[in-house]
Amino acid sequence: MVKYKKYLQEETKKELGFIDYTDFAEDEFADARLAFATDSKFCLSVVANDGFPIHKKKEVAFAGRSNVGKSSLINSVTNVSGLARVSNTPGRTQMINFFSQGDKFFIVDLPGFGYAKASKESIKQWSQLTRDYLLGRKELETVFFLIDSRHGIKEIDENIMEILDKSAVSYQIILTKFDKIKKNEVDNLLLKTNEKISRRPAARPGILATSSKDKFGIDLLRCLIYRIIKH
Ligand SMILES: Nc1nc2c(ncn2[C@@H]2O[C@H](COP(=O)(O)OP(=O)(O)OP(=O)(O)O)[C@@H](O)[C@H]2O)c(=O)[nH]1
Ligand SMILES: [Mg+2]
Repeated sequence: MVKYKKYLQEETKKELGFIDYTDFAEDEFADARLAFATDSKFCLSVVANDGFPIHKKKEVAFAGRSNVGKSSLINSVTNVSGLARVSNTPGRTQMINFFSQGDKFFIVDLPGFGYAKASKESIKQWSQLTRDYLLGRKELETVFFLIDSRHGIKEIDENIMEILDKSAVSYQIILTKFDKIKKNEVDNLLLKTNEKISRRPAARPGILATSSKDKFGIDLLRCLIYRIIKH
C-alpha cells in the first residue's frame, strides 16, 4: 500500500477502474506466488502458423505496440530477468515466443505492432501470424493488452482491439511504464482509458497499472493470471 502512495494522489481510484490490492483475497496472493515459484522456461519461437505447440494447457498472451514493454513485463512477472528479450530497438520480438510456467500454463510474447521501420513484407508476415494466433488459438484464455502509460490508447491500439472484439478472446488492459508518468496525470489517463474500453465488448473491466522498472503492480498481475489459469 505504501508503494501506491508514490504513484497515486488518493489511495483508491476504484471509480476510475483502478485494479488494486482490495480486488484480491489474501489466499489468492499466496496461490499466485506459488504458481510463479516454479521455473519459467523458454519453450520455442514460432514463425509460421503450423509451428504452434500442441498441448492441453492454458495460455495467456502479452500484446501491444512495439516497445510498450511486453517482454519486460514477462520477465517481471516470472521473476526471471532475461527470459524474454528486452530491447531499446522497437520491433525486437518478431516471432511468437512461448514460455512454460512449471507444468501449469504458458505465457506467450507476441510481436509488437505499429513499428513502421520494419520491411512491409515482414510486417505482413508477423501480423498475419499474430492474427492467426489471436483468432484461432483455442488454448488462449486471455490477452493482456499493454498500453504505454505516457500515451494511453491510440488509434492503432483500437484497430487491434477491434480484431479482438470479433474473436472469442477477452483482453485485459495493462498500463506499462507507470513510473514514467506524473501523479497528476493518473486520473486523466484512467478516465480516458476507461471510457475507451467501456465500449468494447471483449475488454475485461478494470485497468492494471504496472512498472517493470519498479516492480509496481507485478504481484497483482500474477493474481490476475492465476485467476485465469486456475480452473
Ligand atoms: N521506465 C520504464 N521502462 C521500461 C518499462 N518496461 C520496459 N521498459 C523499457 O522499454 C523498452 C522496451 O521494452 P520491451 O520489454 O523490449 O518492449 P516490447 O514491448 O517487448 O518491445 P518489442 O518486442 O519491440 O515489441 C526497453 O528499453 C525497456 O527497458 C517500465 O516499466 N519502465
Ligand atoms: Mg518484446
